[in-house]
Amino acid sequence: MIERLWAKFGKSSLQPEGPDAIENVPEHVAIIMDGNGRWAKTRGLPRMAGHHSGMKAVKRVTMEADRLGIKYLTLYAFSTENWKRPKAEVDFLMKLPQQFLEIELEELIANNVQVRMMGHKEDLPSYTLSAVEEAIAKTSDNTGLVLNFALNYGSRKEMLGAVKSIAADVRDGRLALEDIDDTIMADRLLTSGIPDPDLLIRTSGELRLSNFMMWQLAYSELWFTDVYWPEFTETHLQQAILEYQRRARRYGGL
Ligand code: V07
Repeated sequence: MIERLWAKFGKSSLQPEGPDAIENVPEHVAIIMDGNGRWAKTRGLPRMAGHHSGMKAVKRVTMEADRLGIKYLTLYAFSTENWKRPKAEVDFLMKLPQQFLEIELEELIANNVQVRMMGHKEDLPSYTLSAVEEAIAKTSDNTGLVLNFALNYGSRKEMLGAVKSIAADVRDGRLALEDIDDTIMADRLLTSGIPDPDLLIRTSGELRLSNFMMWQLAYSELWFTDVYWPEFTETHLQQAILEYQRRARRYGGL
């Protein structure tokens, strides 16, 4: 592992940071991939070109996360609010999972990556859902990086689902009111079994959570960049992680 990180980060760039730079790799990184439309606009391209280019960034960042030893990478691909966009854009976006997987699934499998999805499956077109479910099934025995796509995901909807399920258990006598705690709640969220993100990255200069993992991000480090998602590279992920590690060292000193 250490050799792998030396090789990828480059010894010289790591050494000044000390051993912390190779220990203390965040286990779970979550990303709000913002700025695809704005990236396209600055180039006089249609928004769709930005989304397409954003897909390339997904590939780059997934491979880099794997190499760095990150265990879980959660990417906000489509929110419950995104249905309000123009129909042509929604239709285009709903074709991206299938397109992405047609191109990348083979290499993800070769790299032992597990594909997962977090979100509300009901409203997804059948071609979107079946492409994703096929990828999940084909990678379910893999033991490497968990690549978790938030697709038709919304944190309030997720928490309401958890609350309703807890309330039904209390009503039907399966659970006592006094026994409701953090663990009971966390177990009923879509991230059940996955540790909370250590680090949240949001691109494109917006400084909001936008209904993303509001329970799970309670103690996470937040890292923002003005870079548009299609321009996000391996180097930006490294920067975010080095900053995460710098913060961890500072708290360690207290
Ligand atoms: C989408 C590209 C990345 C920037 C953000 C918006 C556009 C990859 C996927 C995907 C989802 C599920 C899956 C495999 C790939 C995706 C949507 C949008 C809706 F199993 N990128 N990407 N899905 N964009």
